[in-house]
Amino acid sequence: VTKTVRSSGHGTTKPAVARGSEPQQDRSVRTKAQVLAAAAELFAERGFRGTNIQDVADRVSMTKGAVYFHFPNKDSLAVGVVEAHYARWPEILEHVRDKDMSPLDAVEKMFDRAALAFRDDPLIQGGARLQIERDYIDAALPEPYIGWMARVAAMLWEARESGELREDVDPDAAARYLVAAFFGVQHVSEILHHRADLLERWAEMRGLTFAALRK
Ligand code: LUB
Repeated sequence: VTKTVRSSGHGTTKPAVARGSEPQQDRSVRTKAQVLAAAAELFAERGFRGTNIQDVADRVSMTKGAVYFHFPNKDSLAVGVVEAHYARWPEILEHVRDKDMSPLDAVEKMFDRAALAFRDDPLIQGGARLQIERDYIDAALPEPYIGWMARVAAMLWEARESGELREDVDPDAAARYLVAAFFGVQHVSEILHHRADLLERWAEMRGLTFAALRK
């Protein structure tokens, strides 16, 4: 299957009459964000195949046509949610590291925040589920996990330099392992308990893993 990125359809067509006093462009941006938020919830709850455009329209009390104005099909809506997922991480991880925090402590805190986001944030949940279901989506999605791995690896190299990491630990291998294990932990928690136990399961993983990483 050849995957192509499709246009998300925003731009040129404008409603003839602007309602109210809000500038039409602002309203359009806000509407698109509402559609993405509703779609993220539905994709998180029901998956790609269990969701249709009508469900999304119903959830935001719009017509199907209003949704199609922003996203011409379900595949482009999925791409929109996955892109919004990746745009959300920098907001979640903002100011994660105080000035005097060590690199290894900062890595722990990044995943602490990720665990909260997986438990509470539909954009994170929906994007993660769509990435698992990427073979059903007829569009190119961003390559998953590599951004996280690179970010964690950079911090682990720093931890190695500052003597915080055990000397026999390869920072790149540890970063790959941390991201893969964390993703597995949140997935199992989702399947078994709708992520209600995610913070406890993450705390267990954190205890075991960081005991093995720290000098
Ligand atoms: C992150 C997801 C979900 C990894 O980086 C990514 O691609 C991610 C996509 O499935 O969370 C978080 C460790």
